[in-house]
Amino acid sequence: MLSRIDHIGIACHDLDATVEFYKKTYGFTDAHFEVNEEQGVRECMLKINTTGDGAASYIQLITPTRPDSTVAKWLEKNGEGVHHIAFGTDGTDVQAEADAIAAEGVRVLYDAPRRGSMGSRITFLHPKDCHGVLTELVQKAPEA
Ligand code: CMX
Ligand code: CO
Repeated sequence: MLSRIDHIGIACHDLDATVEFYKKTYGFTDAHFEVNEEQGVRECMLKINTTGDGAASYIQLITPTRPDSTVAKWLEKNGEGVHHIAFGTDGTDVQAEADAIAAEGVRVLYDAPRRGSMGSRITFLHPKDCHGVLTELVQKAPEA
């Protein structure tokens, strides 16, 4: 089952400056930085749920690491802004969720899940099949 918004992905030109904006303006301070070469991004996950109910959600700020990155192409065309939305599984297998969605006629972009932030497993749905929204599915890494 998809049970929550895991994160909203926002593409930006200057990651550090954008992180500072989110920290200063909204007071979000729980920041996790990572480079994902496969996805061609340097990113920062800002945790925005501190209510302690365990259902954390994040703002994912992303900037391209190379000119052929999908995000570089997107930034060139659109400028900075909301790039994708990600739904989190409720502990269920992300590939099983993707298979069920594919059966509804939605294109799933990867044959098998890839590595996302903080050890998660991710896949994407084509924006043209989702009313214009690039949609990611996320299965969090098991708690250590
Ligand atoms: N949101 C909505 N629509 C989008 C989009 C986005 N983020 N990216 C592309 N599109 C639209 C384009 O506007 C274009 O529409 P038109 O034909 O009407 O102009 C169409 O989709 C094709 O776009 P494109 O610019 O030619 O781009 P590609 O087809 O080469 O790539 C996509 C699009 C979705 C397949 C590619 O971006 C992709 O594989 N995305 C998944 C991976 C990813 O985004 N990684 C970065 C985030 C990593 C993370 O979250 O951890
Ligand atoms: Co994402």
